Amino acid sequence: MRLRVGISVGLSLFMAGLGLGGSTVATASEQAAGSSSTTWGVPGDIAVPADYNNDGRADLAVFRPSNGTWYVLGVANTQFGASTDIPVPADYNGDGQTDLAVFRPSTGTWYVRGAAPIRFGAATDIPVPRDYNGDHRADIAVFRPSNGTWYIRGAAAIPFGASTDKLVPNDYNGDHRADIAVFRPSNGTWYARGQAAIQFGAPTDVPVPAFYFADKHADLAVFRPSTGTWYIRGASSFLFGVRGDIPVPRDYNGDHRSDPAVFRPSTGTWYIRD
Ligand SMILES: [Ca+2]
Ligand SMILES: [Ca+2]
Ligand SMILES: [Ca+2]
Ligand SMILES: [Ca+2]
Repeated sequence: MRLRVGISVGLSLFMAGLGLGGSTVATASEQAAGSSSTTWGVPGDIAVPADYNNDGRADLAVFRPSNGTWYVLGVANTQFGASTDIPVPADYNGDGQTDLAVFRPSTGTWYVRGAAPIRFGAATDIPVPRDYNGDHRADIAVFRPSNGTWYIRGAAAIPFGASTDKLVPNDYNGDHRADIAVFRPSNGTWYARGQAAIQFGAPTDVPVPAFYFADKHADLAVFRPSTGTWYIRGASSFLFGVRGDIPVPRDYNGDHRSDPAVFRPSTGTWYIRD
């Protein structure tokens, strides 16, 4: 099944298709950028793009709370989880393939497909699985807003951040280990543990750190819902998406760079910028 539809449609056409007003003018470079759209999902679905079939490309995927089913484009549907679960797909066993997984807040239990359930965390915790120790396996981890503490399974608890911070763990220094990090909306500042704080973004921005360039470290980036603008540190800003869209940057085409993308919950449509 082909993933890319209308790949060469210019951004101006794309923006027009979104029903944006005439005040939006795409620059020549924006028009040169291709984008594609694919409908995969329905309202109420949670976007969970990741590489589920180990081909090096992120797959369009949604978790449907109403029936606890995962729908991955090109892969068989799989029922795994319950309606109140939080999907936490990641590669927990280090085979390169993303594992279906959910965190059940009511019992603080992690269910990773093919593995025994693990109790770790409390009901109000926010799951933040990443590979924090660099062994190529995602580590079960939670952030507890009430005390601003990170709990990584098998490691000591680490106080870092405040309850109102947005969690942005990623590998910012290129050592192949995810760094504990937060984006503080009040001052638009990024704090990565052991690294200098960096102001980048505004209070209402959605942080979207990812590997946008062909280097080894995650880039600071934000999506501004009010204008549908992406700001990637060290690059020019560009328009892509509208208010209400969920930014889902991933490497969809397998070139080892994250591609800006949004999932539109109202229509279940994905827009990927190449
Ligand atoms: Ca894939
Ligand atoms: Ca690990
Ligand atoms: Ca790191
Ligand atoms: Ca890519």
